[in-house]
Amino acid sequence: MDFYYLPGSAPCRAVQMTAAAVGVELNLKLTNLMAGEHMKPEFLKINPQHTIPTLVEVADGFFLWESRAIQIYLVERYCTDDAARERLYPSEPRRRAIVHQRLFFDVAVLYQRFAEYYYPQIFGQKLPGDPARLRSMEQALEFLNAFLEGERFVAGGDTLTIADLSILASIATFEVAGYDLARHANVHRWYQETKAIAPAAEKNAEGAKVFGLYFTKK
Ligand SMILES: N[C@@H](CCC(=O)N[C@@H](CS)C(=O)NCC(=O)O)C(=O)O
Repeated sequence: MDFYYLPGSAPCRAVQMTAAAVGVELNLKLTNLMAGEHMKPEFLKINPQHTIPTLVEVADGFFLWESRAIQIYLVERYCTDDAARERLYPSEPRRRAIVHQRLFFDVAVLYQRFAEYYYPQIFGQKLPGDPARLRSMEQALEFLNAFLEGERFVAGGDTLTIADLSILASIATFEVAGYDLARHANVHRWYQETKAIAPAAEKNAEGAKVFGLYFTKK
C-alpha cells in the first residue's frame, strides 16, 4: 500500500499510528508540499483535492484521502484480530458514534482552530498571533478537557480508540508549537499516558518535532 505523506503532518501521523495498531506496512512516499509535489498531474490524478495523507492500494488502484477515513478503512479492512478491532473502532452503534463524534471534533474544531491560530504565524506573511483565534483555540482545548473528565480515553472508558490516535497527532502539534498543555489538566494527563502507550507514538513525536521547526524558522 503506497502512502503519500510528510513526517511533520499531523493527519499523516494519525494514519501511521493506526497502521501500526493494525499491523499493516505502509510503503512511504515522501511528498514535498513545499516543492509542489502534490500539485503534479500524477498526484492530482490520484487525489484531485491534492492533500496528504493519501493512501493507494496499488494492486487495484483504490485511492483514499482524509486521514480519519483512512484510519477507519485500515481498521475495517486490515485488523484481523477481532478484539483489537473492537477496541480501536467499536461496532456497538453508540460507542462507534462517540468515536465518530471525537474524530469529527478533531478535524472540524480542534485541529482547525489550531491551524487558524498558528498557521498565519508560521506560513506566508508570518503575522502576529490573533487574540480572538487564541481564545477560540483554547475553547476547543477546554471542550476536549471536558470530554476527558473522569475518562481515561477521549471516547470514554478504558480503551484506546482511533479517536485517541487522531487527537494524539493533533495534541503533539500543540506541544511543539510551544502551547502549555498543563493549562488543561485532563488533556495533559491523557496526553502523558497516551503518548506512552500508543502504537508508533515515537513516529508521532519525531514527526511533530519536524513540524515544530516551522516555529523556529525566520
Ligand atoms: N482533513 C485532512 C487535512 C489534509 C491536509 O490539509 N493536509 C495538508 C498537509 S498537513 C495538505 O496536504 N496540504 C496541501 C494542500 O491542501 O494543498 C486530513 O485529515 O487528511
